Amino acid sequence: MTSHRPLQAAAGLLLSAVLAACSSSGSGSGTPSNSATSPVQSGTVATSPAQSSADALQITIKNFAFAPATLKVGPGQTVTVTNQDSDAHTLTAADKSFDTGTIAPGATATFTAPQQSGDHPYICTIHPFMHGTLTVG
Ligand SMILES: [Cu+2]
Repeated sequence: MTSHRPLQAAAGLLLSAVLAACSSSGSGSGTPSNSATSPVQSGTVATSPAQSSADALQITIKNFAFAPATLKVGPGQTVTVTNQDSDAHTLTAADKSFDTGTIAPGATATFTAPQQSGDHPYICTIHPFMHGTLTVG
């Protein structure tokens, strides 16, 4: 009878050792799963650059210049033009395939990029020395 108690105690020790191993491996796998969450988060972050690159289809007019002077867009994409000057401007394709019309100082306009791939030069019809290029590709 008394010989059973040491056995049970040994079994109990063994069980607690297994439990300890379990819990330590459990917290160990908890840490990798946390770091596994970060790739998912960075995957989400990788999606927002794609969205922000869509948002980045933006031309700013400042100091009588288009910035960027050359913008690459996809066919039919919408480009936002912000006029940060105190003068009105337009963004008008040389072939008139796109045109924002007059953009008042501080105002924003949009135009749709042509479907035809290639370089599409544009100017400001009010200030024809202002020019840029929309590259559709
Ligand atoms: Cu202008």
